[in-house]
Amino acid sequence: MRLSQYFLPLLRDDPKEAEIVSHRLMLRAGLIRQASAGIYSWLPLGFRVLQSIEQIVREEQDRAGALELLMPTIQPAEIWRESGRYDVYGKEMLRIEDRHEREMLYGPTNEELITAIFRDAVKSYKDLPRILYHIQWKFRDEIRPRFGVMRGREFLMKDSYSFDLTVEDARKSYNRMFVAYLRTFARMGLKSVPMIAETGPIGGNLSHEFIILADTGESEVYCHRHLVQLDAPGANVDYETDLSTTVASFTGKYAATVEKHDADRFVREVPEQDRLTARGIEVGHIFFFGTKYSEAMGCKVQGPGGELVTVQMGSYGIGVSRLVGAIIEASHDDAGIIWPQSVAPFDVGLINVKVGDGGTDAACEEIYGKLQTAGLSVLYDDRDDRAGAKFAAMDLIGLPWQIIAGPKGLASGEIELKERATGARHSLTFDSALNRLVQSATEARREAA
Ligand code: 5CA
Repeated sequence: MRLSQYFLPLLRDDPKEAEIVSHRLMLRAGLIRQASAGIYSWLPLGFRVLQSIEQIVREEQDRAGALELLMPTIQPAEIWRESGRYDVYGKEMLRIEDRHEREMLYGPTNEELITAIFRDAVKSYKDLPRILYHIQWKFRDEIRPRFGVMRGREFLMKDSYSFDLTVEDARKSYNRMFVAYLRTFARMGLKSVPMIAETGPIGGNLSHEFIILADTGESEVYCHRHLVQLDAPGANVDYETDLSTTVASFTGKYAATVEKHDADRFVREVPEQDRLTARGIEVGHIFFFGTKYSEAMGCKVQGPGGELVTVQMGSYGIGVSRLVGAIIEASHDDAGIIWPQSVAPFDVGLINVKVGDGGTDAACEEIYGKLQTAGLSVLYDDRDDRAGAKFAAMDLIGLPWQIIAGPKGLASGEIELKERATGARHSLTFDSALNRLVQSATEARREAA
């Protein structure tokens, strides 16, 4: 993509309304614009990141055996009356009346709709277990939307729902999602810590929040330091096997959000030097709530002996749009964003230091072509602007690699390769730079496989 033809409205100064670094950088780097409080438009660069995150989430859900579908954003009030949540949900639910005076709502979550779909379609235990998911916009009329996409009113969520015959089977589905979540966040360069959490309006009595530690996190969290050092399960994890030991290695030590924190237990169970009190960002939340919705909505199947069994359910959410902010909170410096390769909007930025100089222009065109032929996505800064301004812009938007090409280096057949994360710069021939980039992209892909 040529920057001269792109849509990338950068802001020179920090926007006043942005309190935390990810919000500031998302506005400054031209990723989002606010439409109204807690509601954002995703500009081209931000949309590419959102789509990469969505794709990682999707791949890990599919790998864990979940099936993707798509439910609408607008739901009928009726099904929420069946579950009993229409009145309890309160002002956070955006209620709408259509032209026939039918009560509708913009979905804050989808337990009711998926239960209705499942109930109407599945009659036998032979069609269990199933995990269904979708990636869809949600609306919650939060009292205090803030921190940009971190606490929005409209936000993109991946929500999965599991259906099982027994509590024991449901626990297996829960474990699948648990492991898939660890892998999902690790692929985005994030270290997530699962913590015992409050179930709130979703319900049930078993739930874990997946927390990214960050100073700007909204909630206080407490855990054993060792949990932060654990590596996520590898790509070879077999979802058909019993995952309870893997899950136990992440749940065996103390970890709780502030609502579930037990100060006495924390002191009793965790040696002082291992007690970690920090702030965290909740990027995922999983729930087992048994028959809360299936009972109320009559979601039953015929069991092996012919008897009617009420289905056991769980739900599993990931804040897809929140993750864009969370990744920036975890990975930035004074100059701007530092994207992990897996979610970067482009693999490499190419800076032409002297636009209008025939030799430099020609060399950059050739480099631009070759990078793309090698399968890399490139943002080519071909604008006629000061070199300093171009360097600052490229650092701000945070692509993992930069190739800087100017007449001086090119005269001796060299360009400069800069790694955004370390700031390390190397003068080398374009061919060696290309090798490095291809190698780095291949490694990133291998991690994903
Ligand atoms: N139905 C369940 C699981 S599918 C559910 O709604 N869970 S939730 O309320 O915990 O939301 C799931 C995830 O969505 C959260 O972990 C969080 O990452 C994200 N999320 C929740 N509210 C917001 C919000 N206001 N803005 C951005 N992301 C949000």
